[in-house]
Amino acid sequence: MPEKQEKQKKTIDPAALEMLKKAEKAGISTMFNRVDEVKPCPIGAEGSCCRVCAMGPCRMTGKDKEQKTGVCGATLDTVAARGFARQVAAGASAHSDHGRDVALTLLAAARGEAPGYEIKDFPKLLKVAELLGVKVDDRKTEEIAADVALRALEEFGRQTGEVMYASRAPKKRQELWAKLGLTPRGVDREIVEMMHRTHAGTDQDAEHILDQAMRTSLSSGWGGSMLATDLQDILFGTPIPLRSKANLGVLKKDQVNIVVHGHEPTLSEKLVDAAQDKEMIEHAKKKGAKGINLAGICCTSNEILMRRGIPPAGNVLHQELAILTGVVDVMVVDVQCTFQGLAKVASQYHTELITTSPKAKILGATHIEFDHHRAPEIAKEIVKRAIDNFSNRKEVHIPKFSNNLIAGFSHEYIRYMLGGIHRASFRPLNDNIINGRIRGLAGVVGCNNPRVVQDENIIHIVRELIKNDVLVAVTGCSATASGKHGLLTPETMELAGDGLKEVCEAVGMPPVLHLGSCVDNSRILTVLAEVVEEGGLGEDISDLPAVGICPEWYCEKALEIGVYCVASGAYVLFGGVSSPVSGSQVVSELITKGWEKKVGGKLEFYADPQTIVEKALAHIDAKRKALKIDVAKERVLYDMEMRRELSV
Ligand code: BF8
Repeated sequence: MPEKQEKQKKTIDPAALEMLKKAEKAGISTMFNRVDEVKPCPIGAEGSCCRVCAMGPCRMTGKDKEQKTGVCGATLDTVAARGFARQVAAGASAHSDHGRDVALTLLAAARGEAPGYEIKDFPKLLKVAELLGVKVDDRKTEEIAADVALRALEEFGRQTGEVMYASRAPKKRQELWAKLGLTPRGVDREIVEMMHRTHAGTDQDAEHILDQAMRTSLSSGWGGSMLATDLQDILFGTPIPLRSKANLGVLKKDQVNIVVHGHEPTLSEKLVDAAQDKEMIEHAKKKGAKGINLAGICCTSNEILMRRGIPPAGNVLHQELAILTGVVDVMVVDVQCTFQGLAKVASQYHTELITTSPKAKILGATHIEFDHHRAPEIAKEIVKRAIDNFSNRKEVHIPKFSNNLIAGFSHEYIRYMLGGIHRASFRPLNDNIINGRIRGLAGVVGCNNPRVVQDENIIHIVRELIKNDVLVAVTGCSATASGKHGLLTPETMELAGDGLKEVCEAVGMPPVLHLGSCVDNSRILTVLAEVVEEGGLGEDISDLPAVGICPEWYCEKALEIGVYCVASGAYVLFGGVSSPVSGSQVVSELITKGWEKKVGGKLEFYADPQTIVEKALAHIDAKRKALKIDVAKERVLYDMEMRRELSV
């Protein structure tokens, strides 16, 4: 590795740094060094390359690129919009296909065909049944669950009308979508139409293409993703706060280590059961281990952290580093963000890499296909393989870094936490935003990207926001980063501004709330809609002093989340690498000023995290001003107001 590259800062995570030194010494390639070897294509990076047909690929380059066209006559604006829209469709497909599989598992469980799965949250089942128009009466739990699953499956393929969950958005937002023709139908239909429209020679009006990108993203945000979250809560339980730890230090030298990685909790939930099975633990002890330790990477990790307290070993850039410890006996992957580079790293250690999804194989990995009809059996087989591999370890090194955390903040729990069991409500949150103790709300979500110093943007932004009295919700790899760096504890309130600290002390909550995996960004949509409904902060999500931030984005799912938040009325800021449409001035303006005028939200990209903080705070303050809550008021809470009105 050239000396210049060696000196580049790669991460702010001490555990990752330790592993990178080890990788360098051993000559093992990871994403952290491949990123220097593979330069990004500048034409593709700015959205100026069209490869939708074989007359090209056509590249619009040079000073006059805005005047150039492809062979078919497509302008740079069409090309950039088309490429971006396809990325949004791919992101929506990933989240929603995940949701569909959960619906199929719920159906199988309800019909008694999926041993090991049961309805863990009956009240949530009833709530979802009501939302989906499923009769409850005095029917059996399984009958209701089967109908909920079938109704959910219909939602994915809904051809006409609107996805039923769109009715969970504020009324004004629904009316705007209807007026603009953005109300989403089923996610399958929207994605197919997006792909059709972007086929060569179909939709060639950039703004029109981007409208469909918004509608496609909404079909996931208020459809496929939201269904994934709800159905997972029904099957595995709605999260409530619990303690855990994060970072590579959660791996154990004297225990069998199984690392789950990917996104779908259907198998990882059963792996938790299998790893806690007495028979399995006995077997591990016979093989010389003290027990079985399960840890996670990425969002399947967030899923079992939120519900079972299983510790995350790291976020997406930790996947190869975990294997480098030499103590991962099995790494089990399912779908999304599970990279092919794993196979090579695993081949240099004793780690067995196991792929499990019928949709995803990696050359060099063992494939044990997941089937929800026999999940506990498959989970035990995987755990047994890990145990049997324990004795094959060679040199081991676990960085001694992990931080305590609290996770498990579902939107249901936040309502309960704020209002208590009898008056669960967002009222106290709204009141504290109105009196200015909480300046605003921010969702900090999404990935790591090896082209950005790992976790640096995320941690800078989260710390600055809470310092400025902004209550932060985190999901995905940003949540794991926050956990690794110790920001998910109640003690973090010491870093918060006085107003936010006071609220956190009163409620007993951290100023940074872990809301779950990336499909669980739907929980953020639900919180925003319920805050609007609670009253006093305008009539739409676009009225709220709130922002969405993705500090280190890397993938299509992140773009899709960004777009559904914008189409729901939010100001969304992406950090790290540049805008995928920066080549086109017209498209750049369409997704910023154009979308702001149309839907009240906009999507912007800034490399510098401090710029993102300043833009976010300026937006929050502008919204406070528009709501006329920008001047300090007498501190009156809802109950005090009521008492005053009642003269008690
Ligand atoms: O879905 S945050 S790197 S793991 S895409 Fe992937 Fe990004 Fe992590 Fe979860 Ni989300």
